[in-house]
Amino acid sequence: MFKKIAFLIVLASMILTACQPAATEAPAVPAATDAPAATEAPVATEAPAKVYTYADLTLCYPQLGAESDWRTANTASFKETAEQLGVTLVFSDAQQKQENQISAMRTCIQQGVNVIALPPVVEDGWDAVLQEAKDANIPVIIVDRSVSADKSMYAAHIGSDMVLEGQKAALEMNKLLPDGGKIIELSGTTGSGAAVGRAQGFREALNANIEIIDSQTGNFTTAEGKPVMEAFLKKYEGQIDGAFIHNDNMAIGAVEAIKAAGLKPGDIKIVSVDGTRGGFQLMIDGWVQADVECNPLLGPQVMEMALKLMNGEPIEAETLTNETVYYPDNAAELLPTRQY
Ligand code: GZL
Ligand code: ZN
Repeated sequence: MFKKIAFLIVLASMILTACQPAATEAPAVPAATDAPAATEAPVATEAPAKVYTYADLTLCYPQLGAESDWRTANTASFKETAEQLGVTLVFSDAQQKQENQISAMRTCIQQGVNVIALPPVVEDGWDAVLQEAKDANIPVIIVDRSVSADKSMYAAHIGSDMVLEGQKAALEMNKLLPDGGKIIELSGTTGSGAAVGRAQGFREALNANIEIIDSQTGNFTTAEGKPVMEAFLKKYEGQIDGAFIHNDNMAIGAVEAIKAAGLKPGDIKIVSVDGTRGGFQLMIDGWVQADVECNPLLGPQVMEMALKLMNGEPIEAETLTNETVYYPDNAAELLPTRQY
């Protein structure tokens, strides 16, 4: 009997399980997709090099001086642009002395600035300090006037073509003295790229019937330009038909001397350089007959160049500013628009 019951139990359980749907096969684990085999380490991607912004830039600007309105505007351009962009500007004023500019550069090199922008007071004497900057891996941008050092000693130059400025001035003098005449030259700082270039360009383009009877530096300042003109007026009384003056501040001083000598506007034909408000006023008052533009507002371009150098991007080796010539006929209209 017991056997019969056990048999029935087994049979029942067999029937019950048979009604159950077959336990479905656990789904097969899908074949692994081709994930990297454990032996292949994921490729480490290079972290992108940090891209520096203006806030990372410390720019050294050992300004040469404060001798002229042009220079004041140049300084303002650098200080205002640095403020706007968040650039740390290490600024100093060398009172037109090269040794002061060099020691300011050495301080910046010690400080470890990112870039030095140098507005050189004169062309020569920079090789040693440029080498020191190079050895410290601090690139140098030459600003405004040029240097005689080899181009390999600095990253780039941005400024005026001073020779072209001189040539433009000569073409104006040729128009003012079509029948020729005798002129004097009041030149800028001796040995400066501006004075050397302007004097050279002027002489290249001056008509043969115009004679430069004398030339002397007024060091780009009103205070030094006035006595030089006083001396010329005494030495060449009545002989001076024209004057080529290398900047408006010296022209202001020269006109004070011309007035004191009892001469009238236009008695001496004057061609000046810079195009500052002071120069425009001299044209409005009839003392100056042409003013060759020289643009000091280089801050934005220099800071853009400096940031590119920080980020290892290429920059133009030479950037020359586009400049024009201003005349009395629209000087009054333009004066309110002048930024310097
Ligand atoms: C020229 C600049 C000269 C200006 C002067 O680019 O170096 O120096 O013509 C300034 O006014 O003093
Ligand atoms: Zn210029």
